[in-house]
Amino acid sequence: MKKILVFGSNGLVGKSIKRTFKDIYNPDEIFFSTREDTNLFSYEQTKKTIDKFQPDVLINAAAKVGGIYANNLQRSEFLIENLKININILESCIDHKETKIINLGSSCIYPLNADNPIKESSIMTGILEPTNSPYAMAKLTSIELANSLNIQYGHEVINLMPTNLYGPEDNFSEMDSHVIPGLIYKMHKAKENNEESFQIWGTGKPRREFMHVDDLAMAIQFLIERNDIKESLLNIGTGDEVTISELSLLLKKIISFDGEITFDTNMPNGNPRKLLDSSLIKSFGWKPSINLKDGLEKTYEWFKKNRIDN
Ligand code: GFB
Repeated sequence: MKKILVFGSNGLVGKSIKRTFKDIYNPDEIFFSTREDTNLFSYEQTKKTIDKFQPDVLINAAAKVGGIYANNLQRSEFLIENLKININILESCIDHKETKIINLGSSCIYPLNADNPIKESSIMTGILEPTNSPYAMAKLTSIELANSLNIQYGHEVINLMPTNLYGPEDNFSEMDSHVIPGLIYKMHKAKENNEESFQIWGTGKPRREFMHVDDLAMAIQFLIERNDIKESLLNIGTGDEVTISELSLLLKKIISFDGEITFDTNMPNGNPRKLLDSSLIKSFGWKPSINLKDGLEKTYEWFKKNRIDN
């Protein structure tokens, strides 16, 4: 029996892990930690939770996250909070050399000018994209620290870098969301109000690779079971990309919004393209299973059933 500890269980990724793992692991094998039981800004509390549970596998899915606008605006908080969370978790692991650490990051850790599709070897080869450089810097520090634990103390570490994620239980709001929940929230409202047009941020030209979060959760389960995979840095994505304009047209159809799409070019575009090269994880036998159209439809269904202000 493996004991699994998940930090960040109330986030998009954590909740997906919870949904996916509930049919696979016994409840006494797994502890889904949230801010209710552990304040990750406190080293003492974080260490206490890890010391008490003695996990064989620790999944670090805890983070302050947000879309391009939130990242660009709350720059200090994104850096400070993510540094604190990651340092507290990883420092608390020092005494637990047998714990396998699955440390989640993001595709924004790669340099702005990295060749696409972006290989793991592009890490630290150039400057970061400015709208999310504080978040990326915190995640890079987390990778460096996890790798240091591996080299110095022998922990098994996989730093897993997902592409842009989406799915149910995301943060659906006007300004702070990532693009998919943001557009679902606002376009649904525009439809309800019979608006004639809908403005998306930026030029619509940036390209993004979107993956349903349940595909990530299944990959994490795959990495827990496969003890032979020793990669310290692993990209994970679908390999398919769309422009933001194409995404907005797909959502327009799913939401049945009849208005016209226009562009607010005062809002930032961010990275023009960040398609991950996920051939390494695919070479071990993992593959995504949810295509974008199906995933968006399911996510919109979830939103309609669960939104709090309907
Ligand atoms: O998802 P998103 O906020 O994050 O934006 P990033 C993706 C693209 O969608 C950008 C455009 O080009 C946005 O300008 N966009 C269009 C919109 N309309 C909207 C809208 O209504 N809301 C939002 N949010 N975007 C994030 C990073 O970057 O990606 C994080 O800031 C993290 O650190 C995450 O790494 C995966 O893909 O640009």
